[in-house]
Amino acid sequence: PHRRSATGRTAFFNELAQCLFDFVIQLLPTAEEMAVKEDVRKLLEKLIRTIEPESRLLSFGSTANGFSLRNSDMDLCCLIDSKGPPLQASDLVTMLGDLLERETKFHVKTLPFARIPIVKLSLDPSPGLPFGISCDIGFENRLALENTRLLLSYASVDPTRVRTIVLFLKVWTKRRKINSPYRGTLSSYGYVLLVIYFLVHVKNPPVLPNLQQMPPLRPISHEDTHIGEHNIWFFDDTELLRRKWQSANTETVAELLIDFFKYYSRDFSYNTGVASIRSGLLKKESKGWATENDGGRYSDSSRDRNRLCIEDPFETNYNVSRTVTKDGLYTIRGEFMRASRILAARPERAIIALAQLCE
Ligand code: 3AT
Ligand code: MG
Repeated sequence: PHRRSATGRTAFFNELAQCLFDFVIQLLPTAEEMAVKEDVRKLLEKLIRTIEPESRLLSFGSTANGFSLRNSDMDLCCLIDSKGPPLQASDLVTMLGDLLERETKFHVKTLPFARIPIVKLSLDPSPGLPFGISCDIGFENRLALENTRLLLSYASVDPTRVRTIVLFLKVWTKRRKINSPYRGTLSSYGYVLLVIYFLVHVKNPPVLPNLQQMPPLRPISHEDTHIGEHNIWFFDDTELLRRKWQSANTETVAELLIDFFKYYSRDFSYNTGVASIRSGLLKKESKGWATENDGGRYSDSSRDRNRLCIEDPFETNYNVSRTVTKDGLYTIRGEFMRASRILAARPERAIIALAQLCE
């Protein structure tokens, strides 16, 4: 009964917040794992340079954005700076695949003709690496490097709250099996965007500023802010931000997480809305992502690609959640509702709620 009083609520939130920190901390990668991954990156870079001397191999995704869990995959991107005639990505993939097969212990699989040609590598478990490593190498994916930097910047504005919520959600979505874009649900990247959208545009007062809409400190040329037609500018002076940005929102991670589940269970307008971290809530219709095509007839392909709409921060014509099917969305929303229900019940011990959530 004491849970019904205001002090009971506060006590529950504080206890749950503490549980969330403790839970997430034990799932962070160890310093050793990070070091091994960095060694792997350097080794691969050295090998690639025997084919293309002017290349660099850079990390993106969770190993570089501050949202990495123990044993997560490595996403690597090869950039070629040479001015000479460029090698085709498909040729590079094949050559690199052959080289890695000859020179290393990695299992190698090449996808030279995929939409984004990649080399897939994996290393068997060993005493120093109990879960092995799996790694994808892509080429010239400069937008992915930039969206990684954007997420890292958001993580560093309010490191404790943002990281705790994102990392918890990543574990939770994996345990509840709603983190498989190949099976109709959403990628980690998509869930991170949902969290940032919520913290920038839904929470009032906001927990995070909108880094893409802050004015630059000094004028910057069009060339420096664009990759092709995509505007990639955002305020990335996180040192300055940490000193200047003080959110008026003082909710704990527990309150924010509960509210996150509530919002995506019932308040977000799935049928008509698009979550855009750059522009706030948009309409499917205004982006041409509505469920009906021009003739007013249902367009199945458009409908199926746009059940859930999350605008990419830079590639604004790209729906990050295009993999989410009707069933997938139903499952995801069902999971948000289940989480909401478990947390709203506020069991005697917060740890029990967490265990139940991740069952
Ligand atoms: P895990 O730790 O691997 O679960 P992650 O943060 O590495 O999470 P992903 O593996 O989903 O996230 O994605 C890695 C990066 O690839 C993030 C982003 O730069 C790019 N990326 C992934 N999915 C998409 C997508 N649907 N659209 C655009 N970029 C994407
Ligand atoms: Mg990844």
